[in-house]
Amino acid sequence: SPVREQAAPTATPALETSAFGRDLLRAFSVRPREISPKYFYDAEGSRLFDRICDLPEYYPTRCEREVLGRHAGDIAGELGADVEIVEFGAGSCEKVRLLLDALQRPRRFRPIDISAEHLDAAAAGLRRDYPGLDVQPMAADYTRRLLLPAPEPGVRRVGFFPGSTIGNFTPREALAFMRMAAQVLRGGGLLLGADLVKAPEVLHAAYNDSQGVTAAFNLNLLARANRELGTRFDLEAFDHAAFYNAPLQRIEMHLASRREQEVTLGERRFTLREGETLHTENSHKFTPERLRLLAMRAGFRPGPIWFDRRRWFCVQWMMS
Ligand code: AVI
Repeated sequence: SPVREQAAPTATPALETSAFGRDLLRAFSVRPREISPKYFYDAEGSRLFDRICDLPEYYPTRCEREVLGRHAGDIAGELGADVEIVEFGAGSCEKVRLLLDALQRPRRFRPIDISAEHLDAAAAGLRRDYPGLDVQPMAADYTRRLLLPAPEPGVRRVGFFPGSTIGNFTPREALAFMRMAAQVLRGGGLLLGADLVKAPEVLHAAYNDSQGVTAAFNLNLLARANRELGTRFDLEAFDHAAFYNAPLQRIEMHLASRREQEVTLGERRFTLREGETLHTENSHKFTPERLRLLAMRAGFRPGPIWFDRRRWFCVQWMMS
């Protein structure tokens, strides 16, 4: 029957027609094998990431909230009144509430996220809780060039990029994003959250939690491929591997083959040796100096930087 034919193991057209499929094929064809971490975030991956943010070992979310809460007055003073906030990768729009609560007369909020569903629900919640705020969600890939209508006279556009998502870019991608942001935010500025270099044990624990949520998040990349692309990855045949690469100041996440195995992707077959990995994510850690340098190279003028009590995380203000 036609239904049977669709379910046949070689019927995996999405491998060639979707960006995820093409990038997965490419990832297995090159050495080292690597794929962009953006593919973690389907509905299940976003749910797992929300759980990560609540884990005892995963300190960045709590630390950033502490910074935004402790320094709310100073931050609001730098940003000024009558601002339009553009959030890059807004997700559930929870952190911006700390900012909105501190600001004087925030005029407009433009959350930008790749996932439209997530955005619309979050926007409805914000409209309910901030009746005077003009909420204009935009479903878009914020790493691409953004075209936004100019804010009205007297309104200053301010970017918000929390969570140290900047650390998931390669240094080259980070600079390209920051240059694009500097243009979009001309006349205003950017509030950037970044995770800081710290004791390797603390970093290691944050990406190797005892409940295995980060492992499930990492493995979800293969589970997602099975769901969306019709691949047949055996999830039991891969281990979550996360470690701190000190010379490059980054956490690396990999999926390591537990044994020699053959992976079939559509018509193609790849052999993985025991221990061979697919590199799924980098999470760069920063020093305040490196952040300033990045800001300046992108065309921003760095302003104040705020920290949590332990100095594990920072929020840097920069003007454009
Ligand atoms: C979204 N991003 C900043 C997280 C991070 O820490 O790099 C993603 C993450 N990966 C594993 N745990 C959390």
